[in-house]
Amino acid sequence: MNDITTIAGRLDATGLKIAVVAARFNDFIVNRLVDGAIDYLERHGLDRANITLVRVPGAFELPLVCQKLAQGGAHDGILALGAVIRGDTPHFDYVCAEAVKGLAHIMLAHNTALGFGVLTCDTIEQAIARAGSKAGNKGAEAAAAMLETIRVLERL
Ligand code: INI
Repeated sequence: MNDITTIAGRLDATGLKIAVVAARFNDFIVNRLVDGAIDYLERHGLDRANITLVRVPGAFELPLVCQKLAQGGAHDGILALGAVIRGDTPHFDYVCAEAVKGLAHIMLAHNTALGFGVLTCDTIEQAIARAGSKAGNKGAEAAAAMLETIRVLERL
């Protein structure tokens, strides 16, 4: 691979300003994602003083608030965290669809690295497994993806 120009992002959060937007709905899960994300970012050099945590009611509200933050341009990256858990009605499908569609649109419309840390689970057990237990912590994983994207964008 020596002859190939490779552009990759360093996992170094030193000097960055990050907004974490977290849903209150299912907060016993989402708080674990927030903890995992902040722990990851701090361990990769981010100063706690450079983290802004914004709370929103549910995953459906994540896109609007992330959009406002992206428009403001004060942050190098935005991390959206939430947990949508299937219930007895199709509500789950609508909330998930709008969250992912809205967040993907913001990332492209504003050229902003946006970590997608929204769990979409059929059961509470699946959510628990992904919020700091046997399936890892998806908040930390989303933080890692956001960080890598910030750094790769800087090099393009
Ligand atoms: N919001 C979530 O973040 N997770 C869910 O599981 C969820 N369910 O299942 O209803 C949920 N609904 C609330 C939604 O995000 C909005 O806050 C609400 O509809 C008001 O706009």
